[in-house]
Amino acid sequence: MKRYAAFDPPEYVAWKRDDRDVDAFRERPRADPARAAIVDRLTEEQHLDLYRGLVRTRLTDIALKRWVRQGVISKAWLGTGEEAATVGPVHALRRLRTADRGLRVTPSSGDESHPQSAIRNVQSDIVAPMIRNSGACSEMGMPVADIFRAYMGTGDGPSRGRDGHYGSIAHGIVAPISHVGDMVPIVTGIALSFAVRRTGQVAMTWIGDGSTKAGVAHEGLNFAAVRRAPAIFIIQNNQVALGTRLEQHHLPAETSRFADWPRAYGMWGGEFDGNNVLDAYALAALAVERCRRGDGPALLVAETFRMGGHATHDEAEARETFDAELFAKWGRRDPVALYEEHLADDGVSRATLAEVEAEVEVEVERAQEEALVSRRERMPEAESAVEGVYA
Ligand SMILES: Cc1ncc(C[n+]2csc(CCOP(=O)(O)OP(=O)(O)O)c2C)c(N)n1
Ligand SMILES: [Mg+2]
Repeated sequence: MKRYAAFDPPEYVAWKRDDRDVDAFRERPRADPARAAIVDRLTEEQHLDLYRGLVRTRLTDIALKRWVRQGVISKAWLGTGEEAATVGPVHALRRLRTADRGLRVTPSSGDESHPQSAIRNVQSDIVAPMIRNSGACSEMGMPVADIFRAYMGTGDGPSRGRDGHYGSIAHGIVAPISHVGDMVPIVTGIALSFAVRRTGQVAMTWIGDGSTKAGVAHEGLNFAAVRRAPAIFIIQNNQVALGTRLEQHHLPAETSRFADWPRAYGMWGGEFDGNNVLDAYALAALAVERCRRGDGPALLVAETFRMGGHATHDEAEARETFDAELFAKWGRRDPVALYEEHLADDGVSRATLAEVEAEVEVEVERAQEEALVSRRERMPEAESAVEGVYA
């Protein structure tokens, strides 16, 4: 894909294919026959849709970063380098019909704004992304323009200008809670309601390596395990929590990291390569099958790396937190580039890949234009601050 010298991490701007990395990418899901079988069943259309999702997520980040530089917004929380850990698993879920994805759903009002009653009406699976998983929103079908509207606090944005955390129950997305770890028991509760009502739906969330240290995450995981809730938890180990490196908050960091956590909770699970969208998709698809069969929750562990700062304000600090060699190592494993090379090796023409990228560029540019119109014309009225609140 195109590189953006002013916005991409330098390792991506200078990205060059290394055959060993692309071969390893192909081999990773093949090491497990169950994952290989899932990958083999993917159609070319599904492959291109996964690629589209990765590019959409990356270009949304690039657009946000550009706006930060231009002073349109003050900062942005990005998932650059971690896109595959979000896009792969979401594509294994039941989502809105393709034709309905990207359509706006008017921000809810009145009774519908009660989250419980709204979730009961959702037909798709449910995701609860954290800040690093913003791509889950667009992949579930929320318009990219709504992500931008949320950043600008427009009155027609997902929270009607009240909160920078965004989701859309109509698209099956529960907005993040600021307190990390708190989504875990919420997702467990939603999944439990699916089990009680026998809907066959699945609920999925991501837990950062740092967030695994919140007590509430432990309570939620344990409760899901003992109640066999159809929930999928993905520990997204990007090796850092704000400015704290993994080995400063997690033991034994070098030997097992999180690999033994599923067994510790009595849950089915496994590790996947967080920079390999096919490995991510395949392991999540196996977890989804189990959940739908009533075989209980899954705890998946993704190893990946945060290629920027916690947000756009501390990118320089992030570069001081880790050796340049670590950035270089993970930079060679750009999840978008590796998948692009893999698809090209598999016979997808470069022209087709470029076409997908061009379509997404137009989608994201239009989304930016729409959101800027909202900012000009539809900022919230001050009086609306007292609507829909308890007191
Ligand atoms: C309970 C709680 N403690 C502290 C914070 C401040 N905080 C926000 S994000 C973050 C780091 C989270 O790290 P991790 O879970 O690894 O996710 P990542 O940012 O790496 O994706 C912290 C400490 C918070 N939001 N909630
Ligand atoms: Mg982290």
